[in-house]
Amino acid sequence: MRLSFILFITISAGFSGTLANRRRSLVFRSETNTSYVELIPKKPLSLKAFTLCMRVATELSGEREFILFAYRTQDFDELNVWKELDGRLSFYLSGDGVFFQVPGLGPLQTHLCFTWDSSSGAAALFIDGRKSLTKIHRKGHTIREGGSVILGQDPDNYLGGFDINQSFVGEISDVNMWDYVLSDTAVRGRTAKMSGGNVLDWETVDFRGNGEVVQINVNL
Ligand SMILES: *[C@@H]1O[C@H](CO)[C@@H](O)[C@H](O)[C@H]1NC(C)=O
Ligand SMILES: *[C@@H]1O[C@H](CO)[C@@H](O)[C@H](O)[C@H]1NC(C)=O
Ligand SMILES: [Ca+2]
Repeated sequence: MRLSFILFITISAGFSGTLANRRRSLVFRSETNTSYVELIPKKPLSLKAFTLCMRVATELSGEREFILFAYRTQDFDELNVWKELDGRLSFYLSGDGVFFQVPGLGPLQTHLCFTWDSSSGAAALFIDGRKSLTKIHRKGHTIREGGSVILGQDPDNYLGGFDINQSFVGEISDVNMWDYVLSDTAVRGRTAKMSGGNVLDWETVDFRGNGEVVQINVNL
């Protein structure tokens, strides 16, 4: 029998300054199929549009896919964000994905924002404030409420069915989500900010940690 090692560590000693000057950051130290963090949203993810931002650094490279964000209900992957085997960034809305051929992620922090609007199907990606081309994806679709948001693993079933070879390894912070598309100017302004999402607000969002994920506080 294999026992899974459950550890969610918070390291906050040795930091000074007010909370407002600190950024919480999550470190996934190694490849596992057990470590993940669940984020508790402020409102149900019944969405006809979104902006989803995050700051990511990873040393995973080469032909290694990994998941950046997963929102899954019992039966469907409602919104999954990936770095694909071939290096493209993508997101899937319960079915097909939309793919962006953009410069890869690396060990230096990259700020990402994905946007999608059901009324036009317009989908785009911003990397450190620079916007990709716009693609058209799932016009008329609605993301359904009732699921869980997790970082670190791809759930093939609700909060389970994880694959070590799809796990995220690295550091992730500033995960913010809105239920509308922010303007290009607003997204550019986000790159230095850590909080403010009306669905997920990184400054206040509650985490439920599982496995070996380290939460650190970074002085800004
Ligand atoms: C982890 O992977 C093993 C081997 O593939 C599998 O049996 C197990 O169910 C997985 N655990 C989770 C939590 O997905
Ligand atoms: C993960 O990848 C390694 C190396 O390619 C392979 O040996 C292993 O079987 C894979 N594990 C799973 C659960 O797919
Ligand atoms: Ca999977």
